[in-house]
Amino acid sequence: MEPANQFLIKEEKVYSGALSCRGCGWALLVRHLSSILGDETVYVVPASCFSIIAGPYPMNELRGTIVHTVFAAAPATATGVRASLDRQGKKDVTVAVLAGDGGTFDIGFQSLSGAATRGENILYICNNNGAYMNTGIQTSTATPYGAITTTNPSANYKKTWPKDLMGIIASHNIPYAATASLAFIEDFRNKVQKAKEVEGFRLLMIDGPCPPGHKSEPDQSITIARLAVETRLFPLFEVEHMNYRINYNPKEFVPVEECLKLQGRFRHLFKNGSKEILEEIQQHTNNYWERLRMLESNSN
Ligand SMILES: Cc1ncc(C[n+]2csc(CCOP(=O)(O)OP(=O)(O)O)c2C)c(N)n1
Ligand code: SF4
Ligand SMILES: [Mg+2]
Repeated sequence: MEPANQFLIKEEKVYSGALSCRGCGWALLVRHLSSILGDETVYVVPASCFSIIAGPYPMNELRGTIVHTVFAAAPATATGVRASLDRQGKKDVTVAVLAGDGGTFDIGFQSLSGAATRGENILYICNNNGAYMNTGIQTSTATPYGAITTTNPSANYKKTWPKDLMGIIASHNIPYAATASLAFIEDFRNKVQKAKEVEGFRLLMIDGPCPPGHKSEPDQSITIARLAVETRLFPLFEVEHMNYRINYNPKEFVPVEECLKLQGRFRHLFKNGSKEILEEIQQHTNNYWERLRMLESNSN
């Protein structure tokens, strides 16, 4: 068996002084990501919190090359970077998009679908923190049902279900797509390694802790991320050419409340008279899990 510390970052590729909030998922994500992808990587970054965290040139946060691009066009920009590297014979250099959920589910959606359909040789990473955090916590189509944002305040909490981006991207028949969590770092690192090695369009969806947006304590980020997986609110699975595989089966039933109650954006759901909404969220979560199991059992 390999030593337990095999998943520690052996060589730091992120410089000190990052501009993220305490407990931010982006920060931990890029530390692990860059330690696997290596210095040669070209990161393509559409508008998001990471545009700020990455730092202004020449004070880049990451070792590697960072290309900032417009919100709607990261996969198109990455397509151009890939073509240019290929023309120079640099086929081994990874081109990785680092995008938020707003840039993925909404504003960059057409560009994402286009690049996936063309089978571009790109690794697309979505840090899904469930809202437009960088501009002040506006609702995206990834925002969970029941959450409060600045565009869905108080009684107008979000009353639609998040888009099934994984289902949509899987239907493009791409070679590799997976969900991953910073609370399951072994699984996360294995998936990044696998996604690095596969050729063609690959997508990783990471559950992104965000204390200001989720109204949570910074030291609870990993606990909340772990509970999101244990409650099945954020299941861990992979899809290869439309074949599904669940990577983690929670050993016991943990109700969704356990994860939601640590986040102030759901505080109103714990007041008298809101039990029905929690039950709806539980039912939707159960249904999604059953659907995943069915897709897995119908896979090769
Ligand atoms: C076309 C366009 N519209 C709006 C903006 C303003 N803007 C910059 S970052 C951002 C939020 C990004 O949200 P998301 O993609 O979820 O990333 P996060 O900030 O949550 O990391 C917005 C709305 C922009 N830069 N370009
Ligand atoms: S607002 Fe959220 S996503 Fe943005 S830097 Fe702060 S913790 Fe990270
Ligand atoms: Mg976001």
